Amino acid sequence: MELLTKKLENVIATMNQNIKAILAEHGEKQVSTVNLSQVFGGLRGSIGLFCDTSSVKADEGLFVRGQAINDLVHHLPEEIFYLLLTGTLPNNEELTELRDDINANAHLPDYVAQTLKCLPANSHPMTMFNLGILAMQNESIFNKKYAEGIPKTDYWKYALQDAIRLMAVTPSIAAAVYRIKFCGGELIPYDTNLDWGTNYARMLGIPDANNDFANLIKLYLVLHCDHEGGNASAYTNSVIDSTLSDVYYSTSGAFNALAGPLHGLANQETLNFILEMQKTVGDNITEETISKYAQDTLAAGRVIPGFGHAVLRVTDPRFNAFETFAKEHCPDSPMYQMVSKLTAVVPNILLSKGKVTSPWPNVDCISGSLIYHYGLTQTSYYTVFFGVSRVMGLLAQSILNRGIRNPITRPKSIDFKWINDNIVNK
Ligand code: HAX
Repeated sequence: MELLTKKLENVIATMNQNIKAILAEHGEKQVSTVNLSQVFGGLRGSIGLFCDTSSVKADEGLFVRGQAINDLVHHLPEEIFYLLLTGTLPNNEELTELRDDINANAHLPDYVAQTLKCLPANSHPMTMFNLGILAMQNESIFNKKYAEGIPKTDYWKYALQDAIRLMAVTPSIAAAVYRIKFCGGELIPYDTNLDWGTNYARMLGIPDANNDFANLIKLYLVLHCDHEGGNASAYTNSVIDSTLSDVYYSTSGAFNALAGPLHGLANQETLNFILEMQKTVGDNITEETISKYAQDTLAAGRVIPGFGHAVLRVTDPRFNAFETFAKEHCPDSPMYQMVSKLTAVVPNILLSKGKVTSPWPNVDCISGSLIYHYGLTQTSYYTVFFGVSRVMGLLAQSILNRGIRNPITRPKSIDFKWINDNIVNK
């Protein structure tokens, strides 16, 4: 990873110079205020974090290093990883080096497969995935070097070696989870002649004569690569990073947040919602029957998965990218047809309730239905796809945070006494 390390040396030096200069002149300037509603409202809208890998605009969606995500869908996922890390897409030489590094690091250790095989059969795939990553923590080069004593300015270089190993091996861990939980445990090895995303598709063992499934997975990996620094898993990642825990700890911890139903589990939930609806409504799937099912769901106090977003205020452009794929490759898929019908009626229903800030479909509304269409029907596995993609953004954020030596995170909390003394009774 010689070229990458050299490039990052410049990127990180420039970041540090910029931060130093900005803080020297503007360090005391205010970026945000926080009111009590925000304290009790998940800190929505308050600014308190720095993340340069990507940004999410409420009305335009995700931008990776300034480029709209839908303009990047024809690139390989590993090119996107490079972009997240360095701010530019790799040239041929840089891509070749990255692919060589990935190939050299993609092998799954036998002890990880054995660990996964020991788990109870009813373990959730996300539990298996996170444990597989955590089991590899003993390999951390950063951790070993830290114990030996290294200068702070070199932390990121050893973290980078861990990041490349973890990025490379993640599809192998994820595919092992699938093969062990659902396919009797026979693993398919990584093929160094294929790219990273195609490898993931192949190691799952889904029949794919014309490459459509592999292309869908590559699109999926690009679309989910990153989403700023404040979403629940990225924030978890950066809090763990800030303690100087290595990337095995921080990535595995971040994925415990991703496993929640309001975050990464939503793709599983959306598909289960569709399958349940099919069971309840039967073959009579019309906008009226869907509408009634959605109303009943809300009346039962449940959310309609796949709709709404904490930041976006439009249909997620990543939803649109998947829809374009569906229209091109599987327009008649019953699952895709169902998603189309849902998106025609649910936003108005949510709007009519008057409290949903953004009723539009998010990316999880459609991703699972396409994977289901191609024959991977075990919905409890779907969040693992999200994890394999998001590992790119998390690792890029971790390396840059090490490079700028982010201090340990420690915001202040307040109690009722503070609120009474400083606000209520003031
Ligand atoms: N169905 C029903 N009610 C919804 C809703 C939905 N899809 N989306 C929001 N609401 C409700 C909220 O539950 C909240 O109700 P209460 O005041 O009773 O608590 C109210 O509308 C206001 O919420 P909001 O401001 O619109 O949304 P939040 O920022 O609080 O939450 C969520 C954003 C994504 C968590 C929310 O829209 C939701 O629960 N959606 C369904 C689950 C989902 O699709 N999650 C995946 C999101 C994408 C993602 O991050 N993936 O990782």
